[in-house]
Amino acid sequence: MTTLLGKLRKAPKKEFNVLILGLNNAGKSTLAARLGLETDDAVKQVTPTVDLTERHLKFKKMKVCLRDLSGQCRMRKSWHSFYKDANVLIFVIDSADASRLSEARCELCEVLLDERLSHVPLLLLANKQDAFGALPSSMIVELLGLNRIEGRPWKIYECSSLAGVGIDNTVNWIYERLKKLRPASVFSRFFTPYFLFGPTCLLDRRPGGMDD
Ligand SMILES: Nc1nc2c(ncn2[C@@H]2O[C@H](COP(=O)(O)OP(=O)(O)OP(=O)(O)O)[C@@H](O)[C@H]2O)c(=O)[nH]1
Ligand SMILES: [Mg+2]
Repeated sequence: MTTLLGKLRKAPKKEFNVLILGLNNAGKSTLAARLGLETDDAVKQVTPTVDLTERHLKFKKMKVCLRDLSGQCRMRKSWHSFYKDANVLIFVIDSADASRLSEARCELCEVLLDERLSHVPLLLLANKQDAFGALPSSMIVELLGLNRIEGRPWKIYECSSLAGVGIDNTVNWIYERLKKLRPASVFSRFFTPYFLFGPTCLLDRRPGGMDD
């Protein structure tokens, strides 16, 4: 007979969803291929996404589903179907294509206005830093009005998904955000100060919200 403890130990680990959005050609699939530790050749051969591509990965023992959606105009209308399950959001920007920054800004605004994503941590990636004329992240913050984002943790990193530069930051950021969403283990759930000392113990106050 399986014991309760045995059942709890065998409970499948939760899989977290990482949603990757951005205009077409921003470099989302190249990033997803990098995060999936694909070979340099495979990363260079990425083609425009049709609908979406899902990759099931493990980030430092955490199960993660990367959802890389197509950024083509007509596909952006169906991005919202993936909002409900998203645990973190990555928005990729082509830093070398200043002519499309206002389009990126409009799409990002639409995304951030959606209630279902209102508390989802946001990572902006100023991608293609290796390309000629790439704008630094400080300028992208300015041009996209990112300092006006309120009510959610957000961060911007510069990267080159093609060259594999700045990807470690992205992995660490995803990991740190998801770590906070991990359900408490059976032992930590029971052996809290609340359990040991009762409901009035100050030590049982858990920090609220996420920092940046
Ligand atoms: N120079 C440079 N090119 C990049 C970088 N990341 C992606 N690219 C190139 O940009 C083009 C588009 O990359 P994708 O990853 O397919 O872009 P996407 O955002 O997935 O595009 P859709 O699937 O159409 O939405 C490809 O030719 C990539 O090789 C980068 O960091 N630097
Ligand atoms: Mg793609």
